[in-house]
Amino acid sequence: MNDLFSNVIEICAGMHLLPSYADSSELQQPLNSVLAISPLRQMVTSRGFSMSVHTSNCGDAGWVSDRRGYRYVNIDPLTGQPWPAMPVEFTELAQSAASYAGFSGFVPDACLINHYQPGTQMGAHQDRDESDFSQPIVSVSLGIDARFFVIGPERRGTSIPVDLSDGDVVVFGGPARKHYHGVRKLKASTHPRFGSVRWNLTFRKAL
Ligand code: MD3
Ligand code: FE
Repeated sequence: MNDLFSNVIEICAGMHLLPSYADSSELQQPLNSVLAISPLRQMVTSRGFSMSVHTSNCGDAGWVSDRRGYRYVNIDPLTGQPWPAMPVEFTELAQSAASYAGFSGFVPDACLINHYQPGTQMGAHQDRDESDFSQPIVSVSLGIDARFFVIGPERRGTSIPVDLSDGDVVVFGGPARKHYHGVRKLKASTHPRFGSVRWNLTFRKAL
């Protein structure tokens, strides 16, 4: 987090990019502590396909997918225990980024952790399993670069590419909150601390 930060790029209405807003070196240890409790796993879609992205969660609620569909749950189905608490470093980062983009009072109760290796991608989708769409989603990218894309309220159409690097934060609110979006197939590269991996943390008000 940077108190002198003043660089906000509005990619489209409601979508604010805060380049290098997060100091990823301060998030690495909290991330490892979370994953020691709720390890990464590959979820299965309702159609039975394994997702190439590995995921976990922290906070009061965690996003899960299985043959029954997508939803938020309080108990990690892998461990049978509650998800690990959201680290204060995570909560403070998400809150300050959200208020920077005009969403004061954002209190995330879920953080979805996505782990990408080279060759991994995420197809176009909407995030619509949360209860209150007036609340934004805050995305934090760590590790190697990825090309993110945002389309709009319909699945089809022209996409806007956005290259996301280590420390970049994006706040999606207002009209952008329900936009279709995804991540292009990750190119191989190496980050000095994270290795050949990209992490994405998405902070949500799920419940
Ligand atoms: C736009 N994750 O976890 S973050 C996801 O990089 C997801 O792991 C991607 O899409 C990733 O659902 C992209 C950016 C993002 C997250 C949520 C959004 C963009 C969004 C919700 C609405 C609109
Ligand atoms: Fe998404």
